[in-house]
Parts: sequence; C-alpha cells; structure tokens
Amino acid sequence: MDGYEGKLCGVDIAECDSDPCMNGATCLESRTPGQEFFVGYLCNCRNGFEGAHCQVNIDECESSPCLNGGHCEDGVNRYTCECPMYFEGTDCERDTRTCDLALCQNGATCIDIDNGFACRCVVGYGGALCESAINSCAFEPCKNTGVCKYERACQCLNSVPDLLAHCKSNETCEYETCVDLKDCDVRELAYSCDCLGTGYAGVNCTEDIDECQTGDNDCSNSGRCVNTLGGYSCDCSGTGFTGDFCTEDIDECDALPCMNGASCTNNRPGFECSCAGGYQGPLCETETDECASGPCQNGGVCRDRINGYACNCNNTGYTGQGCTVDVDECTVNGHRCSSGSTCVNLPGTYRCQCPDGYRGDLCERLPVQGAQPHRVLIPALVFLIFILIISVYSWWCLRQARKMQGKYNPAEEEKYDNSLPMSAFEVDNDERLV
Ligand SMILES: [Ca+2]
Ligand SMILES: [Ca+2]
Ligand SMILES: [Ca+2]
Ligand SMILES: [Ca+2]
Repeated sequence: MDGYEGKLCGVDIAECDSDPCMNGATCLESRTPGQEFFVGYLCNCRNGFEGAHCQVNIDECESSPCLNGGHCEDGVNRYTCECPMYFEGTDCERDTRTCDLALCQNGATCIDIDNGFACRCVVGYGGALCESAINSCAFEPCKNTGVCKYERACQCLNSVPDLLAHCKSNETCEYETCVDLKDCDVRELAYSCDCLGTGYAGVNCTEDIDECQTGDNDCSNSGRCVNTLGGYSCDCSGTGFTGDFCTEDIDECDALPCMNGASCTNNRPGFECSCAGGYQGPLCETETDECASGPCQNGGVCRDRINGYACNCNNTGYTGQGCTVDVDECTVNGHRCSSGSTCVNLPGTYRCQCPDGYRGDLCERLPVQGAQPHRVLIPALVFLIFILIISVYSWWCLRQARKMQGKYNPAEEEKYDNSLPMSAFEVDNDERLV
C-alpha cells in the first residue's frame, strides 16, 4: 500500500519530507490508513493555484473580464486589464469618450450619455458606431426581381430613445442598449419586397400570381390565357390573331391558302377564298361534281367536267344539253319503219303505223294470207283425198288377207338360207301352207 512500508506495511512514510507540494502549498501527512489522507499526503494550495501538487497557476483571464477591447494579463489569483484609449476602470468598463471625438460613422448623429456617447444610425447601418452596413437586402431575400427595401429591424419604444437601439448585423436588438427590454421592438422582417410587375406575390415575391384566375391578363380576341411561373401567355391558336396578346391579325393570304385559282381576301379575323368556277369548299379545294344534282334527264349518262358536265343522250331518244329535247326520229330519218308504214313521233321514241295487214314494231312482217283462202284449202283437199285412197286400199288388202284363213311358219332353213328360191314353194294360190 502506498505510503506504508515494512513487512506488515505498518510503518508510515514521511512523504512531506521530500516537499512534493509546489508554489508554496502546505503539505499534510496522512497517518491512519483508510482514513482522511489515504494517499499518504495532501497539498493544500495557495489561492490562485490548483492541481494535486498545486502546480497549475489558475488563468483568471479565461472569463474575459476586460471590456471594451481591454487586454487581460493573468497574475496569481488576479488579473489586470490594459485598457485601450478612453476606457478606464478595473475591467475598462468606463467609457470616457464624448461626442467631441466624432466617432459616429456613416452620417450617424452623436448623443452624449452618462457613460460615453451613443450614435443614432441612419437607416441601413448598425453597430455601436454605426460602422456596419446592416442592409438585410444584401441577403437578397426578394426573389423573382422583386425590389428589396431595407427597414430597420429594431427600435426602442416609448421613453427609450430610438437612437439607443442598435442593430447587430443579424438585425436583432442589442437589448442591453435599451433601458427596459420590453421597450425594444424587433420587427420580424427588416425589409420589404416590392413585387409589382414581377408576376409574383408574397413576402419574398415567391408565389406565382395566376393571372388567368385573377383576370389580370391582356389576352384578346378569345385567346386562351395560360398561366406560367412569373407571368402568363396567350394561346392564340384558332383565333386568327397572333402576337403576345392575340391582337395582331394574321394575314392568312400570305401563305396562299386558296386553291385552284381562287382569290384570297384577308379578314379580321380569318380570310375568305373566292373560288373559281367549278370549285368549292373553304379553300376551294373540292372540284364540284356538277353531275351530283342529276342534270341529265331521261336516262342520259352524266360525265362531270370542270365547271360543267356533259350528258351522253345516246339511246335515250332525247337530245339537248340535259337530254330533255325529244328526238323527232321521223324527221331526222332516224326511224326504221318499213317502207310503206307511217312514222309517228313520240316523246323519247316513235312508232310505226303499219298499213293494213302488216304487223311488227317496224311493220316488217308481210301481210297475212287469209285474204286468199283457196291457197290453203286446195292443198288441204288434195291431202284429204290422198288419205282417203290410201285408207280404201288398205281396207281392201286386209279383206283379201282374211280370206286365206291360215298362217305361215317358215322352217329354219327358210330363215337362214336365202338361197332357196321362192319357186320351190310355188304352190297353188289356194293351197295353204301348214
Ligand atoms: Ca403566373
Ligand atoms: Ca386575317
Ligand atoms: Ca366538275
Ligand atoms: Ca321522239
């Protein structure tokens, strides 16, 4: 165990004999193990020192006791302040400056007060001597080209003179310069933004104005308002106008929109095409189908042409531009009535008036023979007589055959051997073959 020696550690060592404590400290021996001074000894430091052996000189300057820029000099259990010019006192706390020194800067007004002087800064400056420009606009808080205007961030109210309210660069009041804290007013903002004409609103001109919603837009002639960030635009499509606000008429004729020889007239808005004959449509782009109205009558075939039509009246019986004029087939010799018949003109056709006895559309059939009946009757009578003779003869032959009363069956030889002359069978006519 420290501080003891011997076989049973029972002999206390006299540590203080070797002067372990520094800087004039008092050394105390510990005599009883486990009690007050178990280490064996203790250094009782003088004021201004610390540490186990009082080896450390305490730095009294550490708390920066010297005010107003005074230089601190550390001593033993004390400090001394070397004050700058015009400052006095232990801690340089006394300000002996007066307005005579004209220390206020940047156009500030100087006021003599009990301890020194005070500067009333002009707007835009702060600090004890108004030496710092504290224009919060320097931080550019106003966006989107909003114009920033600096306003003092703090002021003292009521009985406290305004001039005593100094603004630090961060624009909070130096409260200590106000007599009473409650009298010092800090504005939330030390600036204001003028957003006029920026298209934005809000404290910092960051909120887009929807000009289409507010109606604060100049889109004309039914141009469609389109909101954009910081402004708006006008969609002039379909209006016939152009320009930022759809106010300039488009001369559409410049682009030669009218087709097929049409003439173009610029209007405000729009334009107009005057079509050449035979064309139609807004741009005269369509060739008119003159056949569409069915101008060809009586089955005439219509053929469309430019700015007109033609009727093919072939085989209709009509003629003329619209196949409306009847063809007089009888006079133009266009009929086929047989000679001798009379042509009668009809609308779209003709007919043939046949002479007596002639028939057919064209009276082409010969006259009927009924007018000379002997030409038919005589051949018919001859024919009948012929039939009668044949019949009588046949009857006579049949009667003769029945008189024979028998039948003849030829032998096989008769059937197949034609060489046998019929004379071999010559018998009496009355003899019957069996
Ligand atoms: Ca906008
Ligand atoms: Ca136009
Ligand atoms: Ca046509
Ligand atoms: Ca006719």
